[in-house]
Amino acid sequence: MKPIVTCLLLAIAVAQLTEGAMMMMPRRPVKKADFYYFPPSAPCRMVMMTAKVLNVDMNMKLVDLTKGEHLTPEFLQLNPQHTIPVLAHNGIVLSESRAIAAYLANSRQSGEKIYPKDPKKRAMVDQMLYFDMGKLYQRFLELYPPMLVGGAPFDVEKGKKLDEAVMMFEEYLTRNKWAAGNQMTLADIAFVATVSTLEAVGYDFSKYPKITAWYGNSKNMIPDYEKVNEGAGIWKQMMMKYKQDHNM
Ligand SMILES: N[C@@H](CCC(=O)N[C@@H](CS)C(=O)NCC(=O)O)C(=O)O
Repeated sequence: MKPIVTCLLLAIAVAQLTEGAMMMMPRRPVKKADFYYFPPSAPCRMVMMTAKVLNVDMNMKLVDLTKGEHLTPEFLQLNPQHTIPVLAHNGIVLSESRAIAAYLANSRQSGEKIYPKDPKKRAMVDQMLYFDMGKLYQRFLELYPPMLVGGAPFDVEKGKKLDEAVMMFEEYLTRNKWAAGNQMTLADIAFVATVSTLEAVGYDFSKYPKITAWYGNSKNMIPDYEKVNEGAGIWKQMMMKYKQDHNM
């Protein structure tokens, strides 16, 4: 028998043996990650929407910020920054929503669709994730939580800064259908968390046709969108209370 044929037969035999052995071995259950969250939190919802898109199941562990559950010694051991979301999985403990979402995407083959491995495509996604964290969501944070949590008046200057960031996002969406190119990525999911929070506090997007169209498309791409993002509604309730308290 020719050596090449012998090699081929050997390879087939080894493959069959390995397959047989694998079938006899009990499958190790895939360990679910523990996910520490609080429903109104946009960063938490961003990870939860990513998990839905990737079909990842997590052990959901509620951390009620209003009860100070993020300040307990146990939680501070997990995250010295005392912020949610936190993900604990197979010996790794992660905070920072965008890093957690990237970890989930990187850990699965299907993740490449929303977090491409191609350096240029990934760089575009990262750029938009940083724009969301550093500008759009940041400007929401500077304006609304001081009002809704601290009772501060509407700050016109901060309002203008937020409008400016929203206009920038509108401009990006005139260049591409999705935030970072021609397909939905992690960046879009991050923006959905931010935009849905802005919508909940009554931000008027009617002047922004690209954002409005993109928002509808994005929601359609996220399984169980209404359920997984329902925590945004708490911002709406807070805004209603603020208006009542301030006779608006
Ligand atoms: N950049 C972080 C922000 C996390 C964050 O600030 N979470 C808030 C809730 S939305 C929090 O846990 N605040 C409690 C605290 O800072 O003590 C991320 O994206 O995960």
